[in-house]
Amino acid sequence: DAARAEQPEGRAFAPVNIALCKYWGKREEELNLPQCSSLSISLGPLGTETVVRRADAGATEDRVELNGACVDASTPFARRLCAFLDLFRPDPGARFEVSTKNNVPTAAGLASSASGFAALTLALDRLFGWKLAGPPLSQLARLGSGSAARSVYDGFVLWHAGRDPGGADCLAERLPEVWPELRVGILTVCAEAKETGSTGGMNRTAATSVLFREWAERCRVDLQLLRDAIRAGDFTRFGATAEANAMSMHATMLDARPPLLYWRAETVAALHGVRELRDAGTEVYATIDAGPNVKLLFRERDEAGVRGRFPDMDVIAPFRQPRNDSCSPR
Ligand code: 2P0
Repeated sequence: DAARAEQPEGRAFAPVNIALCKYWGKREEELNLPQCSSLSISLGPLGTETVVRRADAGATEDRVELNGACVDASTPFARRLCAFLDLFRPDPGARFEVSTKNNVPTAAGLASSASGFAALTLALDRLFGWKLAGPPLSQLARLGSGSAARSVYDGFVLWHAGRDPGGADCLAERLPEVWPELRVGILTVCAEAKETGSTGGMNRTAATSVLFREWAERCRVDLQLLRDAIRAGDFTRFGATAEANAMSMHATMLDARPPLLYWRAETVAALHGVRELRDAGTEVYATIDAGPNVKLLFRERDEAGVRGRFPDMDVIAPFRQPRNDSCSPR
């Protein structure tokens, strides 16, 4: 019907997200089904805007643009994107034109695959007029990159691992809680590309780390603590649990063979800085992903205190500045 008609183009924005209870380990690789459920916060205005349209009938390749420049089809970026588009071609010969822009400062070390595949999924939804709800959109975005399942929403997001071998119950939902005073500080300690990507890193950890055997139980407990803390507005429990969960994930990485060490000296210095601030009465917590950069969790009232120690941090107010004009699913 008309409501579902294909449009000339689909355009959408999706935010980057930071996990508070981390996704590290898959139960199935093709569908990016995680071993454990995870919980994240979307970072408001930072993210990806993508426009997708159908290429002219004669086109033999997809056309991919990143930040205004054409991307060669042989690059890993274009290949991964085109493999995802393969899932959505109305006929095998159909080709797309995709233009994608990240407004994440390129040096910030934030994962752009999450916001990238979420924005592309939302843009395809608009192009084809599907008008899908958030959970099925999260399932489609997950096929591009696991953490993209969480980037189809703003705010606190829970991604359910599910049990179904086909991923029918592996979807993300937005949690209703809103914390306007929450701040996320981004400390870019090193802008170099990481040596081992997330997919390879988590597979190596799952295959070789003995500590990883306890990781699922750790996440089960931490996820419940975080959900309780968010519901209760208990920032201390929230921050302490998020920080501890990140440390546990890095313990499994270090226990992989060969070991995965994502930290630099500056990473460790920042962790000590966070502890010293806390000891001095400024409540701030840290989390770290598969890279050297540190993200800080604190409240509006402590921003000046945290900045005194980390003058170069970028600060996001996830519930104050969401750019949700096109990030629509509820
Ligand atoms: C997370 N990370 O929960 C964790 C913490 C990295 C460390 O989600 O293989 O890029 O595409 O599903 O989504 C990064 O993993 O991996 C990630 P794939 P993805 O944020």
